Amino acid sequence: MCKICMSLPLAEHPLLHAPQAVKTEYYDLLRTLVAQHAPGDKWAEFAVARYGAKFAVEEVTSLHNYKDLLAAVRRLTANRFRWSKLCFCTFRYCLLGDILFLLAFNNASQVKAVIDYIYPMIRTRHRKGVSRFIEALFNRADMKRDSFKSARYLIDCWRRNADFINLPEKRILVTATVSAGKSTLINAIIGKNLTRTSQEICTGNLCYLHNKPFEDDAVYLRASFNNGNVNDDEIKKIKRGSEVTCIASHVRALVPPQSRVCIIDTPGVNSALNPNHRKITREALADENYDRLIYVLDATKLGTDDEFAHLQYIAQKVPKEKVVFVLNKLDGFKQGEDSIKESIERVRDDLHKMGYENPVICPLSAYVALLIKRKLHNDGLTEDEQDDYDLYVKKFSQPAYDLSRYYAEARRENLPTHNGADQNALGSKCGLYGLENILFGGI
Ligand SMILES: Nc1nc2c(ncn2[C@@H]2O[C@H](COP(=O)(O)OP(=O)(O)OP(=O)(O)O)[C@@H](O)[C@H]2O)c(=O)[nH]1
Ligand SMILES: [Mg+2]
Repeated sequence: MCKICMSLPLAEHPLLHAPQAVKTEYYDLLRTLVAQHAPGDKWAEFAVARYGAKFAVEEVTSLHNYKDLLAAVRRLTANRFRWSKLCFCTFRYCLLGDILFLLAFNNASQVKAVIDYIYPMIRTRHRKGVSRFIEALFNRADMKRDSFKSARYLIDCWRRNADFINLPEKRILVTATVSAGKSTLINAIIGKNLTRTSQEICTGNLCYLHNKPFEDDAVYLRASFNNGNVNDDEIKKIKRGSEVTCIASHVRALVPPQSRVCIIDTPGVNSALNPNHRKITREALADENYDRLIYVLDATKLGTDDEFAHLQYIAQKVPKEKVVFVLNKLDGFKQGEDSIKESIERVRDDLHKMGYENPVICPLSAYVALLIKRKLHNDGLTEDEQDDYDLYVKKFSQPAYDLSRYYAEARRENLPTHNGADQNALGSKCGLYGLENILFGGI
């Protein structure tokens, strides 16, 4: 199980209320311990840097030797008087929780090594409490004791991460010809711009996208040239034909998955410029483990020879019950000129001829779905995106474009109605809710 899928316990971290000097020392200590005990561990470096960013640490000092470390541990594990609440508090439990999380999560032998190293640094009178805290972390012992109050949030995050790693993993591979919208579809499911999408050929190798147990605003990207929290510009830097990429982020699902999820983005199979792309995708189709295969069809370009060849290949190589067909880009259809219903029927007929008795066909606009999710989560849209959004809100409000009616009735139930009810309704109309139900709803 890959550590990159862990959510970092930062949003309500107790240190956020501490004076800046304490935050800086706390971060210095974590950073020093990561450098000492997890040299070369890119995830630990990334994670500790997120702590630094969250605590707004600008300048770091260095803890050079054991004496410095000991002094820092003693200061940070002491009882301190909190004037705002007129009571004593301590950071020793959250400090220990963070150290164990960064250095030894899910690694029993490392846990022992870290505890053996840190424990002697803690004052004797505090050791009993620390032992009880470790017990609470690992054995889920009662944590209602007042002494752990400051670390309750961390314990909760620890347990959510620990529960998450025990979930089964659902693996979904996405394939199509070039530019059908594979990467846009994956972004729509995740609800963020994470995989590169463009008019030109852009996915040049496999990209593995992992979900996380809860949102921590930390997107981990592992590629040959980058490790760390990424933004749109950095995603764009991923060169064509770059190596395999691994991304971990919380999935903003309309239908929250009850499992870990790994979505595998693959290159389009018919690139004339890069014949190697077909080889990469075919090898993935043959060698990867996946529970579902999403085959994306561009509804505005149905019936090409390349499409037919790839469909034939999939029909021969992949068990038919694994395949979900997504009929994408239906926002491009025009009332009076195109018929969504007829297109679906045409695709169904073709698939019958290839041996699919009852193919699952999901009509969708991945682009609109992505805009809707980003809007729902208050991501700033560019001016162009906002214009598109306004246009498509109008378009998908018309009954003719309501794609939810092509999904079974049961799949429209339980549509979340919390904040952004309008966007949730649109999420259903553009087809994403129905698709997510098929992927994650156990239907
Ligand atoms: N209008 C519209 N455009 C879409 C939709 N989905 C994808 N696109 C656009 O189609 C183009 C290609 O999308 P990608 O997601 O990069 O396609 P891809 O299948 O990943 O492409 P390759 O990785 O190059 O094979 C981009 O310009 C997307 O914005 C959609 O639902 N509607
Ligand atoms: Mg792509």
